[in-house]
Amino acid sequence: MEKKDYKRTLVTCALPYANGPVHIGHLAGVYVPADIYVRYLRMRGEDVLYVCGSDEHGVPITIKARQLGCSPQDIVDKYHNIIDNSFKALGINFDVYGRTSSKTHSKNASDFFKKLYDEGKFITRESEQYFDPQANTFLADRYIVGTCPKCGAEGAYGDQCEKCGSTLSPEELINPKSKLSGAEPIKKKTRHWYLPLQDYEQWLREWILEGHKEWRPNVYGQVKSWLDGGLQPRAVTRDLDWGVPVPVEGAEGKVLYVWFDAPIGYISNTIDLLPDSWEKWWKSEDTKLVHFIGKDNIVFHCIVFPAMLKAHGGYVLPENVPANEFLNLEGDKISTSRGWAVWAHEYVQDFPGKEDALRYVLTANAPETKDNDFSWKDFQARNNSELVAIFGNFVNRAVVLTHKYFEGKVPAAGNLQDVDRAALAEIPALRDSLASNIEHYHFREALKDAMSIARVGNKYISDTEPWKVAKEDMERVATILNVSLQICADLAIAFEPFTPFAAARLRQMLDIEPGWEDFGKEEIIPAGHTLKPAELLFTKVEDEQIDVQLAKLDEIRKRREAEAAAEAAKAVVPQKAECSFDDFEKMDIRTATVLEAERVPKTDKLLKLTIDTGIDKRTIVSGIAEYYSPEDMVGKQICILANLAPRTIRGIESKGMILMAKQGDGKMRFITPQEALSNGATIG
Ligand code: B3M
Ligand code: ZN
Repeated sequence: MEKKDYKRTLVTCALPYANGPVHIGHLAGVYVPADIYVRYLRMRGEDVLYVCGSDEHGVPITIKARQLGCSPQDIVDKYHNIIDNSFKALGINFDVYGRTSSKTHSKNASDFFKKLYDEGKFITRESEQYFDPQANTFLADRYIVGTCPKCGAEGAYGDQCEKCGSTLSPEELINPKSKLSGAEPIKKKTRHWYLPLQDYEQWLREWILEGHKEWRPNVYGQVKSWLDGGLQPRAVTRDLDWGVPVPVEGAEGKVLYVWFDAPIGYISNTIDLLPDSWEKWWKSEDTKLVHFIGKDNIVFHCIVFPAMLKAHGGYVLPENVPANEFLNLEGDKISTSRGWAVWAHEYVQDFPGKEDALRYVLTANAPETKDNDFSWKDFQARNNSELVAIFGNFVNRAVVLTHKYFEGKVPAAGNLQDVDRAALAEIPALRDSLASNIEHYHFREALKDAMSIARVGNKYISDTEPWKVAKEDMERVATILNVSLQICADLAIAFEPFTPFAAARLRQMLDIEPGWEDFGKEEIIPAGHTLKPAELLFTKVEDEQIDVQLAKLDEIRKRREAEAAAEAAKAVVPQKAECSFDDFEKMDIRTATVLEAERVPKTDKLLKLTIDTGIDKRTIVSGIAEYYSPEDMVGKQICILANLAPRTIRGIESKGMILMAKQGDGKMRFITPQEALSNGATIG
């Protein structure tokens, strides 16, 4: 399948932004599949380097720091540790987990830029950027807030409205203000360096569109549409004080754009780990480079970074970029800012010893070809009815019965019967399918293959019923258990990439260290070998545990709804054009009481009200049926505009108008005097 004879594989995972913890969307999209791939290659004896680290630059980190009144470094220190620990807790053990605020990275990224600069690979452009005249600094789009032109929400950012999700530019904001000082931003000229991506377009077309037709359709398709749309020069520097300083004269106050420095971080982190041999990994043609990322990072890894590497020269290019789609949570888009997520570090606290269960479920539901959903019920069901009931149950029966009948010694198999041969014969095909699926980045399918082996074992032991046979034929029991234990050993190999903790426990229980070459053999564990005591590979997830998680999400949902309602209530309608005192004097506003109320037939909104105005009894038709039922209205004292010219609504003459208040939530509420008044009291 491979086009080249590779000698080693360099696997990178997208560097998580150190402005928040990682959540299950990140895990499912990037880190769990990468980990499966790496563990598999290692079992196959491949030379693999597994590189990741925190992405510690960029504007959101500076905003968060400002909000919390601390430095960006404080923020990234905190999240770097949380993220690093949660990866380790889930068995995701990178060879290096570096950080882009490191000295090595600063130097490496700076040198990278400088080489391109010296070789004239950049162009410069002057443009007008927003500037805060009070804070005396340029403003990233995120630092400009205002009213969303699309939905009217306050506090929309210059790049996006979080309320309605529209992508915006600062020009579109109504009433834009600097987040730093509140001042109105002005435009100011600034000069930046750009990588002229259009110069690489032809090369990218050949390299990817011709040379990598095997890339996932979602990746290939996105790249194609970018290329078909035509590439533009891309700014690689920013006016900001957090990042890698631009290492040329006249660039004071400028840093490398975060998406320029972050991918170079893969290289920097490798240098940190292997100061003397890193070039072997990055600069030899026989290195296979694979980037694991989420779909929002495709353009950077398939177009921008390769163009940077090409411009620099000497580096290998990715052989594949198996980007995933997104994972939703309980049917809703995962969102860090809205808190709608299951956080990795909270999961490992809430479910100690169940790291594998999360890895398993995220792989079984991996968003490889389309967005997918994580739900707690599905998590529970998959854990209980697949890991516990099939894989765990089978292994437990095989090991416990061996202890019971043979004092824990693997019994020798007698003559194999058809049922024994049939079970064993299924393994090699599943093994080959599993291998091929992983090699082609089809991790869900690979997991199904592993699970099929567990199903084969579980069905075999259920069908052969050694606990019954034990009453008459111990020789036959010996054969059944021998076969079962060989399948257990296969499982210890098959599941190592997916559920490494269980695989390790299983190896320990069987007291063997099988390698890939043993996978599918008729005898992996020799007769006479002594097993360790049985222990459970998996335990059930109880309803109460799921309820706790669902309650957590419910809290978040409720808080979000309350915030949205409060936000909506705040939206103030601008003042109408001025009116004269005479205009006002013309209006006859009075108190009145509702005597009768009924719905106007065949309408949703209209109530017909009989009103005592103190002057007369009259009919007013009012559009409040959405908010008040007839029963709500009878007996209520209200305020009316008494001298509004009569109008006929649905054949009913309406004389006057009920005064209603309306705020941002759109709901109409009638106005009641603070204390009961006589009807007809004048208001003005
Ligand atoms: N920091 C991750 C993200 O978009 C971004 C990846 C950088 S990889 C060089 O969430
Ligand atoms: Zn909006």
